[in-house]
Parts: sequence; structure tokens; C-alpha cells
Amino acid sequence: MIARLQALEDEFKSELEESSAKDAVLSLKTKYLGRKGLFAALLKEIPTLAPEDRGAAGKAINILKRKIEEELDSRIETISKTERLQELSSESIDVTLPGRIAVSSGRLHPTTMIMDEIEDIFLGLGFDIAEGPELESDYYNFEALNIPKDHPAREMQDTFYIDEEHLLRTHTSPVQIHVMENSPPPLRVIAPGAVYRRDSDVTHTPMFHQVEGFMVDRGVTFADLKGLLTLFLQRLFGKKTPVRFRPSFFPFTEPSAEVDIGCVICRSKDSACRVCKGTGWLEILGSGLIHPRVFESVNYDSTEFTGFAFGLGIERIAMLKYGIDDIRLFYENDLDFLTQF
Ligand code: 2U9
Repeated sequence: MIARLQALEDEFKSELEESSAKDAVLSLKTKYLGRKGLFAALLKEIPTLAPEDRGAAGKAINILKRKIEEELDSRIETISKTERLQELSSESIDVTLPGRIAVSSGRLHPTTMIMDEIEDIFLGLGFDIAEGPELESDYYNFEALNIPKDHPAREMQDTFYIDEEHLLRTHTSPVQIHVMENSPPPLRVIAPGAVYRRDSDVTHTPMFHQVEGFMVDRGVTFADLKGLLTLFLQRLFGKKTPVRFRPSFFPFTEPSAEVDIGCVICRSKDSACRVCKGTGWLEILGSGLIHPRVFESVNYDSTEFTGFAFGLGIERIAMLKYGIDDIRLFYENDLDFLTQF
């Protein structure tokens, strides 16, 4: 029996050596350890041996059986581990590889970009930012700004009325009225936001954006207005940009001035320039010293305080800066247009 077991062990070893696939090792296990396997057959032979040999034979069979079992199990485990590693490495994803579809990222609308730039300049000059409702009363949009009901200036800004008393604001000036009603001078504030006018052509959309601003204190003069607006425009368009002031009229300011900059497209050098029409100048904003009647409506003493105010249209600035000739392009959601800036 001992010699047979030795031969069996040798045979097992050479068979195991040749079995590298998991299936082959599993069938070896069946061949040796299965219910109808070689060891089951050996154990069945024990009762046929001489009684004094049975104990030793049984023991030897079981020792070899356990040894073979351990070797098979350890081989199966090694194969399983290798297979799992191969599986993992074939399934792994290299997250650093570039994607197959180009992902386009979102970006700011050109109007927002100009608005942010203007806000940054005024924040740097010590101004606060104020916002207010787009639905306003006739009083805040017109009356408090020295534009009475029959005033021809109401026709200059064709208005969307909600009812007799309410409207969509035609400028952000009502924000400044709210600010003055709620805080005493000195004040330095800008009011950016959307405004609405019944108008639509290549230079007008029914909704557009403005930044208005004002400063109120003792002793504010027209020289302060000129100094601050020149500084602002040269920060926005470049240090060497020429700036000029022309007399104008607005009901809420007296005296009033329109402000031009030297053409940023042709640098005032092209008599056929499409943008400045050969004049060399671009009208950029309106401004003036705040009318004493406006101060009266917010209970500011106009003998003690003076102030200046100004207003500009954002889309117009973006059009001039980027050489765009139709304002409606801003609101057509055409990505080919919007992704250029
Ligand atoms: C208060 C007092 C005065 C704001 C001003 C302008 C001149 C002006 C236009 C520019 C182009 C509007 O977008 S636009 O059509 N604005 O010309 N705005 S002075 O004056 C104020 C505002 C508030 C209390």
C-alpha cells in the first residue's frame, strides 16, 4: 500500500505540473478526491486488508489525501488570483485619456463681461453697487426724476405700461431715487441692470442693459464729473483714449453733457470708418449735475449738497468694443456669435 501511495503521489505531481488552466486543476480534484475518485476507491479497499495493516494504511491514505487536497486548493487559489488581476487590468479605465467628444464649456455673455468690467472699475473707485425692481411705479421712473406727466421726454423713452401707475423701468435711475430715500449723503453708487423700451431696430432691442451712477456730497462740481468719467473711460478703453464733453439736455440733470471717446475702431484715422462714420468720435454716455428738483423729491437740501450722475448702455459699449453692427445678435442665442468673445 505504501508503494502504491508513493506511485500515486508521483503521478499526481506530474499531472499537476501539466495543469495550468483552472478547469484542468478542477478535473484533477474530481479525479483524485471526488466521490468516485482514486482516494474513495483506496479507502474502500481498507476492509480487504489484513486487520493489523488496516490502521497504518488508513492513516497513510488520509495523510496523502490531505496533502493533495491542500496542493490542489492552493493551486486553484493562485490561478483565481491571477485571473482576477488580469480581469481588473483589462477593465481598468485611464481617466487621464482625452475624451472622444469635445466638451464645450459655458462662458459669460458679452453683455455680462462688459458689465463685470465696468463694476470692477467703479468698485475700485469706492462706489457701491445697488439694484432695484424692474417693475416700477410712474413716480420712481418719471415724476421723481423731474419728468412730469405731460413732459416731452416721456416720448423719448417709449414705455411698456403695466397699468396706469406701473411700468417696466425705462432706465435704472429709479434705483438711485430709492437709494437716496433710504440713505443720507455722501453717496457714491452705481446701478446696473436690465431696462425696457418699446423700440426695435439694428441699434435698439426692447430690453437692454444700463449702468447708471451718481455721487452726492458737499462741494461736488462739474470738474469732479469730468475727472471721474475721464478716468473711467480710459480704464475701460485704454489710457490714451481721447475723451470730450458736449453740452446736452436731460430733465434730471442741469447742466448736462454727452461724452464721446476717440473712435476705438479706426483710432480717428479713417474718414470712411463704418463705426464712427468718419467723425473720429463715438458717443458713449450721458451725464450732468443732478437737478435740484430731483434732490427736492428725496428731501436732500440742494443748497448744501450737489452731485453728478451719468448713464450708459452696455450693449452699445459691447458693440463698439467688438465692432458689432446689429444689437439684435446679442439676443438670438446663436452660439457661433456668442462664442467669439
Ligand atoms: C438720478 C439723477 C440723475 C442718469 C443719467 C444719462 C444722463 C444718459 C443714457 C445713456 C444711454 C441712457 O442707455 S441710455 O439710453 N443716459 O444719458 N443718464 S444722466 O442721471 C440720473 C440718474 C438718477 C437720481
